[in-house]
Amino acid sequence: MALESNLRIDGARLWSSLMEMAKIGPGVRGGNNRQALTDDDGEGRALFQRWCEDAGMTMGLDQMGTMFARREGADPKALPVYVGSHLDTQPTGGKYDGVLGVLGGLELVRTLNDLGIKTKHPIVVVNWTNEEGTRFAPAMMASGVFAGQFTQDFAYSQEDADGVRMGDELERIGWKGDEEVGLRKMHALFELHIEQGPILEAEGKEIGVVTHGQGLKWLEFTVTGKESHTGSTPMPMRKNAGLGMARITTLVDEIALSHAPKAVGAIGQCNVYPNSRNIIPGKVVFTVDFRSPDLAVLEDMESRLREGAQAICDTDGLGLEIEQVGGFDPVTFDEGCVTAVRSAAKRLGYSHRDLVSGAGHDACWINAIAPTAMVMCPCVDGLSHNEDEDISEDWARAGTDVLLHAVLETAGIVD
Ligand code: HGY
Ligand code: MN
Ligand code: MN
Repeated sequence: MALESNLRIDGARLWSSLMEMAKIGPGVRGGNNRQALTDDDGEGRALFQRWCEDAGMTMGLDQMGTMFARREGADPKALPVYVGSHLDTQPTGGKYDGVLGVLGGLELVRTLNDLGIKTKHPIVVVNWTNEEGTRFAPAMMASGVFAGQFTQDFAYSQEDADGVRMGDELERIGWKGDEEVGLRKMHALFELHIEQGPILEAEGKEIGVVTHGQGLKWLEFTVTGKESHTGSTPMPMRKNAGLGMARITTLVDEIALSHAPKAVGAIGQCNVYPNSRNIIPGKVVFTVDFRSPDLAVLEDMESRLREGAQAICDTDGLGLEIEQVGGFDPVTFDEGCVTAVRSAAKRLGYSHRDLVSGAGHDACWINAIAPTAMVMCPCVDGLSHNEDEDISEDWARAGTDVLLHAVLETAGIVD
């Protein structure tokens, strides 16, 4: 059976599933706060499992809690084609970041069931544990363990702000599987995701054909000074860790702008100790997030920041420790999979353009071990990691139609 342009998913059913999932772990302004390994994450997983089983799939669960829902193919020995993303969200997250990729994969299977389409290769829909890395660093944690980028013990030992261990939380919510992580072999993997940037909407394009992903560095800074009275300590005598952080924050901005437009940098997480209104901060711990599609730029930013931060702390009499707590090199996705995405968009008549992903995704790690590509749809004002994140039903449908065609082209249809 040839791939016809009228082969499409059920956009209304997809949208209804997205809205259903969004009810779990609601935020305070219409978005979501369904952080990794919370009870809300557990509830979202249970709903996803129910839907997958209703669609005739069998669920696998590995020791990092990643969920693999399998639809059999005509050739059970053929390596499966994987689709999926993540159901965990940021604390002030949107309803679509990650979720569209998981439920888009489910909708793809529901559509194949409706039409009685059999594929040669099995299809597996994945929910990767802890993609966001907001509660437990680093981001893309489970896919990183799966791709051999860090050990399972390291992942289990990571603690949240309250000192709770990732491995213990996985156990507590009851989603730690028996399957050894990383044994599964993949024919290919496709991840559908919202762009989380402004380009597609600004250019009026419905589909992003993701050719590359920019690289990332997360550097955790610990700046130490001396706690003392904010009122009675003369200015020249202060060792103000908060001032050190402020100067380093400005340096992060200067370095990123010096490589514009091929670099970005910011500090998203910061903890001040003892965080009392009338005590000069004795310690500040914060994470710098540097990104660029160019590895040499990433490395230049890191070395200039390390040097500059040391000079700031030497001048201000402050202690400094820097630890890399996350990162991956820029990614070039698989040419064959990217072509499958592009020809799917063409066949379906969706406007499209090549795109470099600004955000990190599980696909960025999996690309190291299997042919991988991504499909992106626009989001309103390019906004994400904000409860106002929004997409249209048409954009969700277009992205999932393209995912369906790219997967069918790769998995093969058996007449
Ligand atoms: O940080 C990222 O790029 C992803 O949203 N976790
Ligand atoms: Mn995401
Ligand atoms: Mn995200």
